[in-house]
Amino acid sequence: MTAQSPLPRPVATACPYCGVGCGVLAGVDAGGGVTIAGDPAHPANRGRLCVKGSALGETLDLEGRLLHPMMRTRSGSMERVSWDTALDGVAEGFQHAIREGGPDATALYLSGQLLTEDYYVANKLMKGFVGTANVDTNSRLCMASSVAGHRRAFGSDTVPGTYEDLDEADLLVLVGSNAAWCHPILWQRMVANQQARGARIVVVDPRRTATAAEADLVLQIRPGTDAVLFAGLLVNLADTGGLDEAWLAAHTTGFDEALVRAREIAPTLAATAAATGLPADDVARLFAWFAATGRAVTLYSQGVNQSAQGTDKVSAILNVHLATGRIGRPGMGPFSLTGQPNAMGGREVGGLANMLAAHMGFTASDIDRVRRFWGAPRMAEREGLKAVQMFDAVARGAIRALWVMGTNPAASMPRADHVRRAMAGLDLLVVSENMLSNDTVNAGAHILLPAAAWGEKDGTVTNSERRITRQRPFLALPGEARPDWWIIAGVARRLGFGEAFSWTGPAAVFREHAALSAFENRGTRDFDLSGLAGLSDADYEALQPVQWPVRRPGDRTETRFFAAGGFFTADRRARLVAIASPVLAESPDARRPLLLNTGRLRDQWHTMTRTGKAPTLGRHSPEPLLALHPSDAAHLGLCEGDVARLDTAHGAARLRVTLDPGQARGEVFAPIHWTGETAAAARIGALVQAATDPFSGQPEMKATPVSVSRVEVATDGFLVARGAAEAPEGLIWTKVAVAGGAGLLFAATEPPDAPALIRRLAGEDGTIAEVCDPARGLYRAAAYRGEALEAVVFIGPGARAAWSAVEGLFARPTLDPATRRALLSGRPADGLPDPGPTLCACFSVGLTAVAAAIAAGAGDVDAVGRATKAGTNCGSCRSEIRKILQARSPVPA
Ligand SMILES: Nc1nc2c(c(=O)[nH]1)N[C@H]1C(S)=C(S)[C@@H](COP(=O)(O)OP(=O)(O)OC[C@H]3O[C@@H](n4cnc5c(=O)[nH]c(N)nc54)[C@H](O)[C@@H]3O)O[C@H]1N2
Ligand SMILES: Nc1nc2c(c(=O)[nH]1)N[C@H]1C(S)=C(S)[C@@H](COP(=O)(O)OP(=O)(O)OC[C@H]3O[C@@H](n4cnc5c(=O)[nH]c(N)nc54)[C@H](O)[C@@H]3O)O[C@H]1N2
Ligand code: SF4
Ligand SMILES: [Mo]
Repeated sequence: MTAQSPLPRPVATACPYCGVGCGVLAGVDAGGGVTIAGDPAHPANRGRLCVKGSALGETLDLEGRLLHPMMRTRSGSMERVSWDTALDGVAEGFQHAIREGGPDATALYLSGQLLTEDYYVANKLMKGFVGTANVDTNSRLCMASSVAGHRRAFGSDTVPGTYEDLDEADLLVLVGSNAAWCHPILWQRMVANQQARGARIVVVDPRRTATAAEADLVLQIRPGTDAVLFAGLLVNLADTGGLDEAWLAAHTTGFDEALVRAREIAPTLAATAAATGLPADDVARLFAWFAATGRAVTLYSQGVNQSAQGTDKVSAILNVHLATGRIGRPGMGPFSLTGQPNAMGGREVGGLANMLAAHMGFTASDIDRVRRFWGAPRMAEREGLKAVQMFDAVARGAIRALWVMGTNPAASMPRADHVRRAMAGLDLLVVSENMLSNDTVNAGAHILLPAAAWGEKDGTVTNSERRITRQRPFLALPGEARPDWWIIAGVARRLGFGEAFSWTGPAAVFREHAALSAFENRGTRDFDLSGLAGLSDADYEALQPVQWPVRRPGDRTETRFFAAGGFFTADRRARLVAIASPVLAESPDARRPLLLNTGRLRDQWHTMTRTGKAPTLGRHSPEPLLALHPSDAAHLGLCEGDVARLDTAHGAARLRVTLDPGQARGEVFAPIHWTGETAAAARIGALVQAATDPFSGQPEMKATPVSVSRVEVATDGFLVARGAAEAPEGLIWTKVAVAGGAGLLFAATEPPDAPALIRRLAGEDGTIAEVCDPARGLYRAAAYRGEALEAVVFIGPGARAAWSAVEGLFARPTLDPATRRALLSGRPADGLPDPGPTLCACFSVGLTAVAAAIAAGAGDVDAVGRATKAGTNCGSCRSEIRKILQARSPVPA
């Protein structure tokens, strides 16, 4: 090997995806390519990354990026403008709305993907200077019920435990969490605990997920009834001597009322089983395990939070931990898994409309304290509108100017079509974005502001265990993109608040944020960064991952809360809460007999603005699929691969069908990731009801009544092209990232003019090879430029089955004659390598290879790994491999 010049050291930063908050080492190599690796020094991941983190390098190109400020002209087109013009436009529009309707006629809608510094500046501007608390965030759709549950019980929004508790617990109960897909690195720590220490894992979820595949006990619960299960557990603990009476007496109030109510809801084990739809034996097993295991952690996520009874579900979980004193000590406690990389940071600065700042609420003393700290001329005196109410106010015309930052409400809000229409009627819609086009931008934005993206951004994020990590830049700001905090401060200056928004960099913002957390705190508030308020710019630059509270400089001692009480209520006692009996917000009926559950897939992130660029991530589930139980499918006359139409009271979609025995009968599941940008008819948010939890305002996103019917399609097909792949009219299409090209999978109600299509894609000098069998409705064509594949169109029988083999060919610069001949057959037997759907994205191992290894005798996940390498790097696919082994072997693997 020849010696190379030493490369600059990689930059230590944090993954931009889930709330696990893994440390990433990102470097730019000699050729200008980006290298991504797990940071071995980061306590969250100790060097590991899941598939999404590993594929970050594939998501950083500038294709589709918003690079300049843009403004809508009178004729309706978007035109590039200077930063000055754009910021003047925002300030004038806000001033106009305030003149006409007061401060409450304006609003900000933020995101858990903003950095803490960005979030702090946005919150300060609105709540202290514009004078309205109409600042809400997509965390309303994500964490609001956890926040409300924590505050009811603890008097503060505190996550008491740490990730080490997951390594040290003997019982891990996951409620409404598909951690194998959504928090993969934490999940691997839990599975390692199961394997090394024999910890038991229980999964409570209406579906049998990849997470359930690894569990010791799976409770396939009736949707929305978790609170009954935990009320039943409280009753059972009370009746079997399972309470910690001394701890209860010393540190809590409300137990008696909570137990009385629990007895009404879940008087007996049999009643609990009946209400939750669970086998009594399984319920008994959970109760016995919980009673017998001191080191028990209950983890929960969107199956709990995104519910019309989300706060009560959280309270029911907190009640059992408080009643057993299992909180704040190693290996035990309730644990809310946060979704976004900075869900916690947003909560810390007060990004929610019902919080003020630094974990303070809208009490008179908090308002006064923050007013004095900020020197605020116009403090918001009461809570603002929560997301669903906020967009209703937009629809009513009560909010006239809205600024959306780092989130895509036209896709991700419930009743998303309604939200999209509402935004179209605004006097001013400002969107701070990384992307030039998305459903919110296209809802009628007047001003687009190009924001720095991951890799360019500079600041901090806080993960699920309260650990603050620096996100450091390793790429230059492209075009005229600017950090979000800089953009907001620019508008604040134009509104006349220059002095209070005059920071020179994120370190200065962070110091102020830390100082506010310390201001008149004296141990009365959980969130305390006093020890970081004096960081120099250099200290901030070098800041190592640190868990709060940080009360003194260098403080690293207190990592858990509440082992010895000390709650943040007036009497320092926790409150057990008497919860209500759960009822579904909307119930299935004859017209809409099924329940629509929505959520995430392993290899995509939200609206796919980043993960949708990565070919590696497109292979796991290229299309949005509707999962339903085989017997429901049979009843509806649907087979695997058919197209189904979904109708709720709020919207419609058309999705391919997949049969999944892991679905309960009567319940269907659809992924949330596809938008108007990436699919013809898969905007799932449009179908979701907007019923909200009465305490948290978080919408119910997991249970909307739906009808499902078959869509007659004339043909299936796909096209792949080197350049952009635009969909011809009339197709039910999905865009797929392809290495070396762009792909579209489709179904057609009218067969498209395929020969015309390939001719257009081939261009003037392309040569075309085609196969045509009109009797079978089959048409296949490939266009070449020299030896290089330029475009492929497949229509008719076998097209879908040929997809994975054909799209893989675009990665090759040229094709030899044998491969070209094989291509149009689409069949592996003719020499095409067909990996099948990808299971292991790290080593590109498809189902075909895994099935072959199992057939050849690989009996467990490790044996499959030895034979194929699948699952031996990031481990994200191990749960799915286990699921396949379970399905194929008579004895459970
Ligand atoms: N791959 C990937 N990972 C992600 C994300 C992503 O987009 N992609 N997003 C991140 C974000 S922001 C979030 S919030 C988290 C979400 O992480 P999760 O909450 O784990 O993900 P979801 O798929 O939304 O829902 C979890 C489960 O709740 C179940 N559920 C539905 N109704 C009920 C119910 O009534 N009771 C119970 N017990 N369970 C129910 C669903 O069947 C589903 O399996 O993931 C984060 N991680
Ligand atoms: N039906 C249903 N709906 C759901 C959910 C569900 O489970 N079911 N889950 C809900 C949950 S938990 C969540 S968290 C939301 C997520 O939903 P969204 O927040 O709407 O989804 P994202 O795709 O993450 O949107 C982020 C947008 O911000 C841009 N962006 C990224 N980083 C930055 C930045 O630093 N600055 C700026 N200015 N822009 C940036 C991206 O380009 C992208 O367009 O969806 C919610 N909606
Ligand atoms: S688990 Fe994966 S997505 Fe989540 S932070 Fe770690 S690498 Fe990123
Ligand atoms: Mo989320």
